[in-house]
Amino acid sequence: MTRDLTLIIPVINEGNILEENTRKLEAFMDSQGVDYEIIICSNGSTDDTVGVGEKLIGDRLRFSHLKDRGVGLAFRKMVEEASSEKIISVDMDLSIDLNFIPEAYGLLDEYNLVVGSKKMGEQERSFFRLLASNVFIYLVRLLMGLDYRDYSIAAKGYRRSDIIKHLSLIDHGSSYVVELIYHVKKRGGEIIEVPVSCHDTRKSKFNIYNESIYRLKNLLTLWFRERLTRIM
Ligand SMILES: Nc1nc2c(ncn2[C@@H]2O[C@H](COP(=O)(O)OP(=O)(O)O)[C@@H](O)[C@H]2O)c(=O)[nH]1
Ligand SMILES: [Mg+2]
Repeated sequence: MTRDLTLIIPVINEGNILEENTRKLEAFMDSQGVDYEIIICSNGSTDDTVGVGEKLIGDRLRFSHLKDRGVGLAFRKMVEEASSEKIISVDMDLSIDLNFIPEAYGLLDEYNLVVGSKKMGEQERSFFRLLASNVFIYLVRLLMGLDYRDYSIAAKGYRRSDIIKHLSLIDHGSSYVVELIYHVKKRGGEIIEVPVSCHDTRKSKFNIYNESIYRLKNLLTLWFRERLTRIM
């Protein structure tokens, strides 16, 4: 069955909030009058996420799990499985304002990609997380010429037909956000950035140090590859 909107949520060790936040999200979506589905994909969870998630499976909700860790792998699987052209990514902690969902859903009629930007709205993030993301945003502008202000995985809206052809290039991690934005823009796609308020006070599931090194490495690879293709 095809739906009008697919919400995708990667999860790791979210057993304690999985059911409550999924119900919250479903209640919100039921009030929006949009024909939606939710796809949740866990990989590498070592708590009761899989058991809790499998019990949530229903008419509008799919849950799956992969053996290997990494949000990129979960993202690929969820996009492949999505039955809708419009796909919006959400984090399981629901730290972003849910009104982003109907807003992005409307904008995807006109735009190829919607960047929900936490920097432009309210945020409660630690000093180190802000510093790491600001340095990264600066480097993306410098190297790739993109001037968006949020490359985190949450609060992004995609059109499936635009990104499906790039899925094979996505690796295990979270760099796919920058890479997809870059490829969509390069092909002349229209991208809009909108502010999203964010209340995120819990500890990140990502290791800031490893994540920063990984993202920098991927950014430099993308930059290098693009320069090479221009020269050749
Ligand atoms: N499937 C999957 N999800 C992950 C992984 N790492 C983080 N996540 C999920 O990604 C989302 C964002 O994580 P979170 O810690 O809130 O990110 P932050 O607040 O931006 O630092 C949450 O739903 C996590 O459960 C992973 O390796 N695999
Ligand atoms: Mg979070």
